[in-house]
Amino acid sequence: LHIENELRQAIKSQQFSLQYQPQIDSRSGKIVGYEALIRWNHPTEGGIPPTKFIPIAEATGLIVEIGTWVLKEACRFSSVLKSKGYTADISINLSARQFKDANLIETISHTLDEVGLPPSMLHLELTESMLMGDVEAAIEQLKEMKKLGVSLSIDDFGTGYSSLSYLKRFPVDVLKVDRSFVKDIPEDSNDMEITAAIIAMAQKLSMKVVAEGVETAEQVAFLQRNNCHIVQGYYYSAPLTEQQVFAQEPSIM
Ligand code: G
Ligand code: G
Ligand code: MN
Ligand code: NA
Repeated sequence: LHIENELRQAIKSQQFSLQYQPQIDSRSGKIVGYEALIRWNHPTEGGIPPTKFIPIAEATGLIVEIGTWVLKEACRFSSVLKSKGYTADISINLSARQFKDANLIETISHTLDEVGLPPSMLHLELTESMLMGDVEAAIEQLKEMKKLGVSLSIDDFGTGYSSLSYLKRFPVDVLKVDRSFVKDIPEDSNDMEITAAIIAMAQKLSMKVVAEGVETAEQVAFLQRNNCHIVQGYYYSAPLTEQQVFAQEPSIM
């Protein structure tokens, strides 16, 4: 299987789809957002996980075209939800290549206009490593993104190598606590200390916090006690197809 050729074909013949994982406010139990996660259904190989094809899409530059499709498709989903009277933000994952792309601002702005989605409902997830190469250039790009009115998140927070002294200079709205810190709560006391410290630091920097990979009621309780109220993980829901999301409404929204 020559993945690069197959990826080109996948773009042409619409083999990609998105799933949406709910983000819940644990106090109300209400869905406040969804993270869009790409899926590749290959005609003969079946499902190919993003961990396998995103790095190749990134290396070949195909990620720019795929990422533009993800952005548009996720915004369309979000505007359909909105037209049905539900307010839920939409988060999408950006890759390093997209973040550096000279057309990124234009692509986001064009997509928001085309779909008619309020910019504040769109959250763009970036990783620490994407920001730490050329920090000054990254800050400029983040500022341009903020001018569009979108919200910015740092994904997988705590696993990269971002410097805390830079963190306060990044115009970022949300920290997503990586699943690796959450998964062994409450057995691992170090992970509990680290998670509590990340939450406290985010609040001091006026950032919101989302905990990822939440799988148990004990983890929800710990996060609530430590003032992290937005949670995402299998405890509430796996990523869902658009059909599944609409089948669940309106009871959970
Ligand atoms: O959904 P899943 O756990 O299989 O995702 C695995 C990885 O793929 C995660 O790191 C996630 O951020 C990444 N990923 C999922 N969808 C997208 C996407 O649309 N664009 C990019 N760049 N990465 C994605
Ligand atoms: O890197 P990023 O945070 O974007 O990746 C999110 C990935 O984590 C998705 O692929 C999603 O399928 C996966 N995921 C979401 N919730 C859980 C969870 O509760 N447990 C585990 N093991 N994985 C999860
Ligand atoms: Mn993510
Ligand atoms: Na993450």
